[in-house]
Amino acid sequence: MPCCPCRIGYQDGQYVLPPLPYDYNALEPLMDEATVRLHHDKHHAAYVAGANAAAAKLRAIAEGQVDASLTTPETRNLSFHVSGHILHSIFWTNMSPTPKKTPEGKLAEAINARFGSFEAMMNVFKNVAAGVEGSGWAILGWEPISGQLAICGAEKHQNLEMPGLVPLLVCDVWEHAYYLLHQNNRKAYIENFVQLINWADVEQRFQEATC
Ligand code: MN3
Repeated sequence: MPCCPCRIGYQDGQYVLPPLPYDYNALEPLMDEATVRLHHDKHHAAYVAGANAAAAKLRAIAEGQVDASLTTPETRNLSFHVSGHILHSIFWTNMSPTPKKTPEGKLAEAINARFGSFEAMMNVFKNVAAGVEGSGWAILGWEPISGQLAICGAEKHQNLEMPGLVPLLVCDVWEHAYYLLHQNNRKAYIENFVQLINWADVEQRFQEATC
């Protein structure tokens, strides 16, 4: 497997919306078509547009064409929208209609080394996802400083993360990810998401992060 992270989501100097790697209805009944369509085509697309707008504005500030007093809000906009774009791009590919159900190889070894077992790690991951206050994400990532896996719960897209943590598996717990099908039952959504996780994708991301 090549050691080169795919730069889906950025082309020719612009952030771009990657196409879904499956049909809108492919994750039914665990994840409904209407939610996937809105989530990808409207929400994710808005983060891409916001990232490009903020980047353009910061470039204009740097070139002296826009008042420097906008630096702080536009920096915040860039952080929010780029983080949203990156996390959604990972989220879609983490799922599959025909998922590999469990991790193997070096990823499985790293999970056992950090969490004791796959089941223990998944319990932590699901509890983190359920416990995010408001809108955010559960993130299983590779922590280069320790050479271990770690799990964090991010608020919005960009808060309470750990610098350097390379996201491998992410669960979106914004209400837009589940409210049409599950209303306020976030835990039911999380249980469905877990069934869609394609561990082959997480293994590939792990290999790219650790090579
Ligand atoms: Mn979302």
